Amino acid sequence: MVGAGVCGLCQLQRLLELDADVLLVDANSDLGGTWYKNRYPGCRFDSESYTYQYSFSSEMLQEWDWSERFAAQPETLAYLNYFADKFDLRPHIRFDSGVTSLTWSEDELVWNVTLTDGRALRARFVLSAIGILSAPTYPRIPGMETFAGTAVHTFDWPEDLDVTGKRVAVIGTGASGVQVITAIASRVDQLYVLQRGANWGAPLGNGPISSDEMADLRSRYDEIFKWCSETPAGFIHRPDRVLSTDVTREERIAHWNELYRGSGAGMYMGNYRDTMMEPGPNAELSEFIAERIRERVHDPRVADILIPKDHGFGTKRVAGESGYYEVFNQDNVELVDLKATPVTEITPEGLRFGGDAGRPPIDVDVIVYATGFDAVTGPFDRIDIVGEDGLRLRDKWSAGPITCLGVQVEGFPNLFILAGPQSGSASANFPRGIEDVVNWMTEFATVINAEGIVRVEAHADAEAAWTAHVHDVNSRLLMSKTKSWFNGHNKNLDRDEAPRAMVYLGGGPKYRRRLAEESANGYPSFELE
Ligand code: N01
Repeated sequence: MVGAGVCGLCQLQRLLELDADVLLVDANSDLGGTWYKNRYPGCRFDSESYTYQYSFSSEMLQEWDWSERFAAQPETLAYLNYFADKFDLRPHIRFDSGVTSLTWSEDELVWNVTLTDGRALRARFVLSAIGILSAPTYPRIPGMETFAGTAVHTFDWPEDLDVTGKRVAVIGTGASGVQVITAIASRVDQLYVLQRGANWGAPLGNGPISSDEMADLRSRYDEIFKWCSETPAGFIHRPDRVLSTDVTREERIAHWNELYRGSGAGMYMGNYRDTMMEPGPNAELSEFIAERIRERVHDPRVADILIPKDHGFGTKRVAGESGYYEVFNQDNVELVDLKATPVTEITPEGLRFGGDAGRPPIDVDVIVYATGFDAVTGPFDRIDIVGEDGLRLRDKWSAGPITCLGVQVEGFPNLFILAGPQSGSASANFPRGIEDVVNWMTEFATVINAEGIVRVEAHADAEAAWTAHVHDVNSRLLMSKTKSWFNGHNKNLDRDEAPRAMVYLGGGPKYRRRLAEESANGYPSFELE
């Protein structure tokens, strides 16, 4: 197995329960994956903490306390360590062991695995849990390498970097940028927020969880997980059955005001169903949110720059924020609109700008790249994965991923993808999504073991059908019309602008049913030998 994050740890525990001969390798020096890497100030999730945990062990659920509704990175990392220690997983993990290549041998029916330190392993089956947001991307700005201060990507924030009293530029205003900007604004000397595309944000509604509240949550875990399993994205929020057009404008506004007081992802996952599917209702909701931004940001010119004009609310990942817009009322914070004044050069001192509006240079001590990821397929492209007849996975996916149920690829026998393109796990509240795949994989592993199966390969027609289905389902949502990592857009990469079906947006219940159908019918999408 590859990857000791939320997904890989869970699968490791389940396979060890089966007494499987399994080794987990990870490129990092310790476990946690995303939660090990992302240590930037303000990093936390936007799923309610009590839904962002493994559900299968009632003992663990009774033992663990969450301190906040949306826990911060150190607490989540501590949770994963607690899980690993409880099930004694560490002896089965090799750290500092990144996989550089995977080469299939049809003669021996094994994968030859090479690691960053040159060591080689052989495995009959390889299970990948390498993450979907684990290959960071940087802008390509002339002179970047000459910068004399500290330059960091949010994904690689060093533990000893303290920005207190420093002059800092943050490039990027996605979910990571919004969090880091809000967290550091009050303690830096000067903060420059460099925004290219404006991104929608809505209040997260974070707060402490009291011991009484925790006791209540504990008593309701069965109900909570059942509810999450019935929502499309595995969150506690689910789209309202009511359409926005079924109620009066006054009722809509009252409802939205209620959600805006801090419902986390409820604003886009628990809203009237048509607001995420129909342009008209979505435009009305977007204008409601824009009005809130205008209320919160004192300078109307700054507010206007912060309001997205190229996409509607919720049609790409909304940033859950806690005071983000108020940051722009501080004297030490300046919003730089890169659409009007793009960065032309990075010098040893800082950033230089072009554009008609002109802009004086900015000298800084720290540049933070909150510029996102080569999402979903990037982590796979970094490994030289060579299947049958010398076929490379990155070549097969050069125009976008093609998968069978998001778990396998024809031409790559015995390689299972637990969290990757076109899987239900990739777009869900992650622990909820991955548990579906891990449960299915564990059951399949039992069958493979019991029946002495040595080779499993997806059928080409099943793969084509699933990929077509993913494109079709996704195309019904407004999300498919907006350029974001969900459909493969990243201007920092040299690739065509054609949309790619990176995630499956059909929802957890449908995905789970499709996987269950597969196992109930004896795995007809796969050739078993
Ligand atoms: O990355 P992003 P992210 N010059 O791709 C800008 C998860 N996550 O790390 O929109 C200038 O969303 C880019 O601008 P534009 C979550 O799934 C979850 O923030 O391309 N700017 C954009 O503003 C999320 O969706 C949580 O014009 C450049 C930003 O950088 C995913 O991670 C918290 C640029 C990138 O935004 C990724 O989020 C954090 C350039 N050359 C992350 N290149 C929670 O659970 C890029 N940008 C709360």
